[in-house]
Amino acid sequence: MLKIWGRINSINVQKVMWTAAELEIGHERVDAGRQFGVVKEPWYLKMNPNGLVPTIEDDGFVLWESNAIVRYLFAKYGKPQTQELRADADRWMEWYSTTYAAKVATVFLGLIRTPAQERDMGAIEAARKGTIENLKILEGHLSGRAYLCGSEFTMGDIPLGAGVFRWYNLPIERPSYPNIEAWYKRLCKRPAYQKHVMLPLS
Ligand SMILES: N[C@@H](CCC(=O)N[C@@H](CS)C(=O)NCC(=O)O)C(=O)O
Repeated sequence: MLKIWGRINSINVQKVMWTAAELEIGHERVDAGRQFGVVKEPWYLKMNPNGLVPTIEDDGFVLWESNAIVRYLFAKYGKPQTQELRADADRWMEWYSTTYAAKVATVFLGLIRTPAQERDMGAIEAARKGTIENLKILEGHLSGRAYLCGSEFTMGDIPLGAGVFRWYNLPIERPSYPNIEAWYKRLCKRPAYQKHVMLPLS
């Protein structure tokens, strides 16, 4: 059975949990990271020398890096995908990692995990503005599309889907992006997203 190590308030763990639920993969999750420890124990470091979550073990196969895990699970347990559809989805997963994630993480970590007196409000504001610029690209792309790769939900929706939940639930000002909002509302109707992503920010 698929085993997943990671705490549920980690966005990278949420991607994996959401994937497992969408694909209806039987699994067991073990709390690890932050207050749960585990990740610096020698047996865990043997699986994942980064000492980070998530890590999975699937029939003896160990894997870390959340996007790699999502790709692996979709390839193994999902519907067959054309090369083009997989590349399209991959592109949005990369865009999440290289363009979107760090800025939203700056806002999230600053406002949710940093005490008020220690916040770097300049960095938070620059990251908020940078995200608004980045999201213009997503807003344009989603015009005429229900999901990132067209009419159907794919793995390409997973990282950014988890990322926009944070964006829409942070205590910040946001401009209206109707196409992103419509896509986000579509995700909010998915039981797997409700269960694993729509959690209080902590
Ligand atoms: N690129 C890695 C990043 C993993 C990562 O940074 N995980 C964070 C949680 S989101 C972590 O393990 N933090 C330390 C901890 O929870 O103890 C991935 O996508 O899996």
